[in-house]
Amino acid sequence: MMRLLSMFRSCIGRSVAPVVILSALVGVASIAAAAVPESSKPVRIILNNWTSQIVLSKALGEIYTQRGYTVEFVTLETKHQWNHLHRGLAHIQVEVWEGTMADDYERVRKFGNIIDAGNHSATTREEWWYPTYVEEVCPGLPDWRALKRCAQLFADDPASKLGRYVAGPWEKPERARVRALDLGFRVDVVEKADDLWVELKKAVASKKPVVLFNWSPNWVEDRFDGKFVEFPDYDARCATDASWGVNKDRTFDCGNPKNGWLKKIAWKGLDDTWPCAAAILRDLDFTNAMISHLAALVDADGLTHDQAAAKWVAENKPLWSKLGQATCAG
Ligand code: TMO
Repeated sequence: MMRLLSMFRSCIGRSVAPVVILSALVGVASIAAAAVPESSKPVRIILNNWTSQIVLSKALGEIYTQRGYTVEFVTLETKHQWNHLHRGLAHIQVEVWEGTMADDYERVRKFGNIIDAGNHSATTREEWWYPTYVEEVCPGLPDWRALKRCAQLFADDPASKLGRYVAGPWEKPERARVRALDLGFRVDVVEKADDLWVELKKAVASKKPVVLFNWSPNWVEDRFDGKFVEFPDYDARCATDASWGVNKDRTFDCGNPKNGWLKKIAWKGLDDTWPCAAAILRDLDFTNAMISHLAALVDADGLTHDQAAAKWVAENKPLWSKLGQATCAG
């Protein structure tokens, strides 16, 4: 009984009177479902700079708020999030993508201050991408060797022989790959995801060749016809062993993973400070379809991040009210 009691207490908050805990134990189960938070300190959720990540973060924030937590959002570029998580200045990142973040994640995890809160069901891909009409002028796509032959078609300056690749602001060794595969492209890095869509829409409107960074799940696949470039298949040795792959003298002569993971990462103190919130995060699970739909609500249909998150939370209560059940309800 004492063990049960203390388990209960750690789940529904130290300030709850024993009599309330007892009544919960004898059958007033709704107390546990309402789950008073363990610590009243704010749970700090990281916002990055692409739509689905922001909407998922806001949705989780709303779930926590409805469970009685105080939530704060911290806007950080992916490259700055690691230090914040490591030091406990921020606590949660709901969308860590293998293709752009695996290296940093592995590096920081070795210090022992961040934890893996599990994968979403969604599998991910982040890669060079083009609208299908480009194949009419560059036969052989999506094979990367075709792209290399056609590089000049993608030049924005007629005097240039180099194609222009529009890259996202995430830490990818894009230039190393261009060198290793001798692609004949210049890498133009934009500041935020929205800048990519401006480039995409502009090119599509005039049916100009364009190749840009894109990913899946994302809204683009819902609204545009296009494909990822097929580079040599990803292999972990590609990044570390120059002798591996088509270029025997350079690393990064391969594409990104095609069935990449999508992880939730947290500061290691999450479990002790807010065990129920930690359990909710572990159970949080989005599929490819859920993520591309949420992104399209904003990027194609014009909702704000907050509106899209509120809509999802309102429409999916049966789903999210079960999150963390085993821990939160004793
Ligand atoms: C990290 N991202 C999904 C934008 O590639």
